[in-house]
Amino acid sequence: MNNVFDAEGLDHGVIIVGAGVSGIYQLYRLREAGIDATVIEAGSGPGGTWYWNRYPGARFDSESYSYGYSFSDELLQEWSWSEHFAGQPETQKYLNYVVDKFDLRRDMQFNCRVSAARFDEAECRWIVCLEDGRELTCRILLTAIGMLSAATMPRIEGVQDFEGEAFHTYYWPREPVDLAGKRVAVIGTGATGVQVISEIADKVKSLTVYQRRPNWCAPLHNSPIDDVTQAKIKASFEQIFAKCRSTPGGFLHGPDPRSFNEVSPRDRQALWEELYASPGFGVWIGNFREVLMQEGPNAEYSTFIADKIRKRVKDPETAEKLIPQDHGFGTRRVPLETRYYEAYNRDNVELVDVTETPIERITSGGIRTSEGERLFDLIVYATGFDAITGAFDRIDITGVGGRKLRDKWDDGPVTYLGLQVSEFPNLMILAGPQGGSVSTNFPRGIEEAVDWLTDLIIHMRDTGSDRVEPQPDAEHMWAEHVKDAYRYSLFQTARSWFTGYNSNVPGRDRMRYLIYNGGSPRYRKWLADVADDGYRGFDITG
Ligand code: NA7
Repeated sequence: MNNVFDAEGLDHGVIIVGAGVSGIYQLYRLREAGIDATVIEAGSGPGGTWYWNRYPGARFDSESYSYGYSFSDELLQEWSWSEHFAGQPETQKYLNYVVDKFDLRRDMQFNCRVSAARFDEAECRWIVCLEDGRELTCRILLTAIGMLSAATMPRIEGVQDFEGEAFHTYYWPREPVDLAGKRVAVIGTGATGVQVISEIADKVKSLTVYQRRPNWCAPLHNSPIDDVTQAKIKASFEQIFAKCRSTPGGFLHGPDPRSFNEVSPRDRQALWEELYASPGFGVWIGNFREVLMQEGPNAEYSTFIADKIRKRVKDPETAEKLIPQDHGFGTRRVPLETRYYEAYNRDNVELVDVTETPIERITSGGIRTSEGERLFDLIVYATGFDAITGAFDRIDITGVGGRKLRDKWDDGPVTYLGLQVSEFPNLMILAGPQGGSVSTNFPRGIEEAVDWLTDLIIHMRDTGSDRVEPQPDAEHMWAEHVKDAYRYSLFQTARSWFTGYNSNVPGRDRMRYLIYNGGSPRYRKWLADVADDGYRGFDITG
């Protein structure tokens, strides 16, 4: 039988776009299966998210040892994380270490950006166009382009006029930025803004934070990993990953098994105090399930957190501005922080609420609000991303009969299992909309998606099939299932990138069902059942 991935007219069996956490592991698995693959990466090195986001304070909110790859015992034993929640430089180093350990760099092409890709029906292959003018052909096009990789600048007049330094956090320069003695503005108070603000408050001359809608933040409680703990971690990876597999989010934290109503108010407070004092995401996802599903319990917990903020911020007026009014705790992504609220107790830090005094424009010297102009040396745009679908929209992807992915997803994405799209045969998606990895501790979800897709690719090779495409009915069923899962979560009550909103991108002012909220154990079962049932819902032909 001919190898469908090694045929005439193909430069590669598989082209993987992106050398981040997913692209690295996908290349490893295909190499192991003996399938020719190459990685195309826009950056000058591997790392994806952890290559680009070099802003001060960038770090994990997942426990480091729950975030690393699980596929190699040797790697797990060799690598020692220095902190419970490692910073970006260490993560970038780790991903480079993995790439070199498994000799993956030789199949990665850096400094190349994919501008377009079109499906060639006659040859059943993808033609991938690079910005440098090259065209490469492959049987399978596999996108590993990240869910938060299309950074968005605010739509504020004058952004180009500013004469000082200005960076979006995603594009923070590689060279060190000297902050000492500088007047700095930060626009945006999402997970990124919160990390930057906490980190730089005591390093700059003055810091002015432009906040539109506050988020509910909670302490990260990071600390170094000592030798005894390190040894314990290395002896218990089996349990660590088993725990991650058992929780809805793939984290080391899962919901409290008790029901909110069966626990007395006093005992609820006791649990909440414990969660607030504990490291990591337990404060968000280690709670009673009802807190993220029902308005009443959510309001009670939000009041508990609001009181914590009031205790930590000395100026009562500032404290009130930092307490969200438009959404309950945990219904948007909870930024984990280190002395974030205390930053506002410093004399050199000021909070500007742009709902009270809107930004009118960026000037050559600074920022002008309805109250007047302030001058800055540096403006930091922590204004987020065109999440999940934005990275796809930047590539002109054309499927069968000239169909554009952009157009197909205009009203909101549709996929089957978050992994494939009908009318786009042989396009496989990692970390795209409606898949299991986006709503989980990322590498945990990603390893499962990569393993599953690799098995599908091996199946195609072994059966001599050169084409795979989901059936429209299966896709429709999945879209409804994804939508349905939102009904059970309070996420749908808040505007955020979880629900597809972004005020800086035209058309992103309505709810889109981007994320699979059914939990990672259920998603895993879907994947297993579909494969066991002969890849139910996919047409595999050739
Ligand atoms: P987010 O969470 O989308 O936050 C972006 C922030 O920028 C948020 O506070 C926005 O306010 C603010 N923003 C955006 N545009 C404007 C304008 N025009 N004016 C004022 N403020 C603005 O992105 P992050 O980078 O912080 O985090 C992304 C994810 O990365 C995070 O969830 C982690 O998973 C890692 P808004 O809330 O829209 O009023």
